[in-house]
Amino acid sequence: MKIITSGSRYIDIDAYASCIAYRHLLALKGINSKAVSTAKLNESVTQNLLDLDVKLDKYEPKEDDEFIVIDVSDKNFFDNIVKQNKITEIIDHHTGFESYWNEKLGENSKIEFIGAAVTIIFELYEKENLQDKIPKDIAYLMMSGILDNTLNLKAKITNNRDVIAYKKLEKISGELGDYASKYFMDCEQLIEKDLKTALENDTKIGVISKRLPSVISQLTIWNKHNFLKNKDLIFNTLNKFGNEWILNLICLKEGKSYIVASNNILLQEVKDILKGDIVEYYLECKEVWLRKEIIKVVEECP
Ligand SMILES: [Mn+2]
Repeated sequence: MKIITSGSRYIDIDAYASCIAYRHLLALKGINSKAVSTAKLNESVTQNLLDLDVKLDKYEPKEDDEFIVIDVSDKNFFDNIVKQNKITEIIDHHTGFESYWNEKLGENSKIEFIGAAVTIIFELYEKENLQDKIPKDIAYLMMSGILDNTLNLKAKITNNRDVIAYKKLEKISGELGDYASKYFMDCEQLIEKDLKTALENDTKIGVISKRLPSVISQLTIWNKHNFLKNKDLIFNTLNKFGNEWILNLICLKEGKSYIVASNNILLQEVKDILKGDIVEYYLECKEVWLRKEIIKVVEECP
């Protein structure tokens, strides 16, 4: 059985949508597969999306399972069910491991630095001319994945391919252009209900760069005011992950990132790279930064 899966600690709507959409594409091509995850779903997978008729599959390990891994290509972060020597395909949009997988899998390694992994999945539908066979529910999932990972198509990482895929999916879903605000308000409500859990579920742990702490948390919200009031809660929650951490709070209404760091030296170091102004205990950036963009810019710094 082909098992489509993603990361280990938590998965977001891009990964969730990609696994489900790819299962449907394979089914249209007559290939049986399961979309599976043992990770927690983070708050980008809203209740409205969980209530749709399309869902993940239950997993029972079988000897002949093969794995298709989406939205992650660093093997340290694969879902625990993945057997590395049984991976047949990787679809991702994070940098760092593309030459490794290209060498191993050839054309079955599809790693491209664009806004969302699910954009690559949409293009695979188009390649087979099967985009008109995308059900509405799956179109909603795919649109949400693009919106979340590109910050409403405004993040620097956004590629024209993401914009084109989103517009086409909008037509397929029949939405009349207000889907983004609907989706992001759903997300904010979920985060507000339990900020501590949201922080925990969106914290990535692992050494990525010598110049950044190994703990990097990120939350996407609509309005910053409710969150930056919670300094104690933020510090208490993130201190449990390690001595050094940063939190990237993305505020879509202001169109800016606010960075909180475990200490002032670290905050100053982040300021030297991302620029902006230190206000109270956080750095107010001039623009929106995604975690993966911060990592990229730090690595490119001399
Ligand atoms: Mn992604």
